[in-house]
Amino acid sequence: MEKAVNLLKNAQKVVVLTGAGISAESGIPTFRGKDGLWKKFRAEDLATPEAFQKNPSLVWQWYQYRQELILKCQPNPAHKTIALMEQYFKDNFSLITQNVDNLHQRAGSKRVIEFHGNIFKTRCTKCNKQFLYGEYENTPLPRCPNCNGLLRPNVVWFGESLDPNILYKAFTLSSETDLFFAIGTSGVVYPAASLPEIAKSSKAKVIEVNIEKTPISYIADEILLGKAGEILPKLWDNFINEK
Ligand code: BV8
Ligand code: ZN
Repeated sequence: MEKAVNLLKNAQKVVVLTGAGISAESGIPTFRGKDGLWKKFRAEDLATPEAFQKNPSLVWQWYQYRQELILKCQPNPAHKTIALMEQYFKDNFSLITQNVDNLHQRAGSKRVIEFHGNIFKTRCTKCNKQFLYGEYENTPLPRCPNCNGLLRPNVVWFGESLDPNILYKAFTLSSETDLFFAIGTSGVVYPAASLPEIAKSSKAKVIEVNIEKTPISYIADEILLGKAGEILPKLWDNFINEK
């Protein structure tokens, strides 16, 4: 922990990448954990354009189940610490999340790069208009208020390309930062998993926060093993008190 505090003290710029693990203590199952979201459902059956094409109501059932689950959950101390980091480092701080659960925003983070979209945003498959959860009738097959086309969750599915602007921004931030945190991610999904690699190959020190080792551990300068909701507040308290 001491080494991580020193890295934070010497950092001019900080980039944080979060994954499903940061929301685990809020009660949201991760994707690949033992109680993982993919366990009950198979990823290839649900988070792909083909699945939506074949059975849109099954895919919507899964997203509506997750929306309701997430709305009952609260941000945890890890999300809140990241909001404090943004307040402290101001423009020298960037948050990139793979999560679609909106918990960073609810914890107070103002600038959130949503790498895989947001489960509370939808877009029309016909006229491409976007609607927030609550702006359309949440039926088993939600329809566009504008053209009655079928709505889809505004998230990035497997096999779908990411928004090039978001990709470019995340790659640039990762190549220019001097400290990169990878928090609660298994480091298996690309291109998100390439961000720590880009940071490392540029000039950044990499700190990983996870309950277990991952492929990212091999390039991390510091591995803080444990729950993000316990580690991050402690790291931040030490940093603030030692400043
Ligand atoms: C793309 C949104 C170009 C939807 C998601 C073969 C090899 C390599 C790559 C590929 C391949 N075949 C296809 C690909 C590309 C594919 C990919 O990477 N597949 C993987 C599975 C191999 N990627 C794509 O398709 C991407 N697009 O590449 O476009 C393209 C175009 C056409 C064809 C090919 C390529 C799009 C990927 C985005 C998919 N969408 N989510 C939704 O959420 O419904 S991904 C999904 O997984 C989530 O976003 C999630 O964030 C993400 C990654 O998972 P993690 O966040 O890391 O979560 P996970 O459960 O895995 O791990 C949790 C971690 O937390 C664990 O390590 C655990 O130990 C830890 N943890 C648990 N509790 C705690 C904790 N840590 C701390 N504290 C705790 N308390
Ligand atoms: Zn429409």
